[in-house]
Amino acid sequence: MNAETIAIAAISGLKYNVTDVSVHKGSCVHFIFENKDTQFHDLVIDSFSGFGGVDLDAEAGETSEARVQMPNATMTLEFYCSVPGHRDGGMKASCDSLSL
Ligand SMILES: [Cu+2]
Repeated sequence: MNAETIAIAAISGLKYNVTDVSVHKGSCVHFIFENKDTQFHDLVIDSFSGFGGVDLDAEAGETSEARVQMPNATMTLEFYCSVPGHRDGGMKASCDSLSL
């Protein structure tokens, strides 16, 4: 199994510090979410059949992490902040699941 680490930070202005990340399909990804802003944010990827999803919460200045089994398919997922207004304000990015 392929193991990889993806580090994403929440920054001021309702943004993540990345707009697009790539992982290998079917890999176990270690997501590290650091909140560098001054308010609570999270990082969510919605679950679906065959994929458990991601939901990392981080208070201001804190870090949250999890290991996630990615779907074994080539696709583009979206991650976003579920605090009301944040996703619409731009707090979202794509996560591409790619072939090796
Ligand atoms: Cu947020």
